[in-house]
Amino acid sequence: NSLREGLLCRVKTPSIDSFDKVTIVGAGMVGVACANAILFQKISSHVAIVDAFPKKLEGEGMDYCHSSVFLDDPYVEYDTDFCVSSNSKVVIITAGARQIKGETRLELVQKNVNIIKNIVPPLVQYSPNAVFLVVTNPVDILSWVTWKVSGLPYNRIIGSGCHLDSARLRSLISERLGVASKCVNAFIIGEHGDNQVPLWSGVNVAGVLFRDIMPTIGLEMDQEGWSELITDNVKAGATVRCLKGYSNTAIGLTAADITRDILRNCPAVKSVSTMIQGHHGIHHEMFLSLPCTLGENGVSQVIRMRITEHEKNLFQKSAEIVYNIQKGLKI
Ligand code: 6V0
Repeated sequence: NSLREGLLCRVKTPSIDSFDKVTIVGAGMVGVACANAILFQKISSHVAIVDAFPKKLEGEGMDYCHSSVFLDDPYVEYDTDFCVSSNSKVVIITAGARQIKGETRLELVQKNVNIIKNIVPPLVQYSPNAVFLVVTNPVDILSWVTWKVSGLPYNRIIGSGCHLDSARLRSLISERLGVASKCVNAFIIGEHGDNQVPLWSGVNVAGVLFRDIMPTIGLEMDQEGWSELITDNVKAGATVRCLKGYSNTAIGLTAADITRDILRNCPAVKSVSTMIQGHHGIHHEMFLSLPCTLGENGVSQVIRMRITEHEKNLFQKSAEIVYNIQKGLKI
């Protein structure tokens, strides 16, 4: 008799089916930050990780195994083969090159388009009902590429988009005002990155619009320099990368936050990258961020934002810049 048989009287084979399986593709700095944010907050009990490098996966897998006592024994699988991702509810894509110094998110595009083209078909084959959350940059274009390559309805493709930029702005405003960042209501729309569009017209604390107190806030003639926060916000990712070599903690938490809404079917409102055709005068098929409600089907509703003419012009400019790159891509 084995120790196991001596100790345990089997009644039924334990089920390994899970209702909350999340696959993370790419076990780099961002992929691991996503896995940590999801596992540490117990958003999912079953995480699969895929990467091209088996040693890296094995190391991460062992590290999670050593963490299981503290995490309520999640099921963490890893493989270089996409079969490990089968039957996921959410697939998070972080695979790809990151920007090097001086490179813009948009300049990364061709390298990462090729990666997306290779990885999305097998992921869809193994998890035909999943919601796909794209994090790899340039996230807006790659969300559109993922949609095109996947053949899925567009609601099931979400780019992490400006949820991170909005969070960064909320924290910068919070520092200036001494009000907790989660109590600062502020949305950024458009491109994640250089051409992000802050909606100053709607920024408020407790429903009190900043524009009602200071009509020029965020505009050129704003005397308190609030628009400088946007300059800082645009540079935020590059600044973090310059200081520590990569940026991962905030984007990991951003992806985990979106994943939580999908798994719990919670219609929270987040500024994520979605199909924007027909919104604010955009005629092209393309993805950019707008505040949306999320849930088990991905994006379920796009908020009809009441934005100013100036904000609409900036949104359209953001779209034009992204579309000019997107239209030249061969997918
Ligand atoms: P990293 O640390 O180099 O990790 C990338 C990982 O992807 C590596 O482990 C690779 O082995 C893996 N990989 C590459 N190709 C494949 C493939 N075909 N199949 C499986 N795995 C593959 O980069 P890091 O994790 O720092 O960044 C990943 C991506 O996230 C980059 O494109 C960043 O620009 C992007 N970020 C996006 C952010 C956002 O707000 N959307 C924020 C930060 C970074």
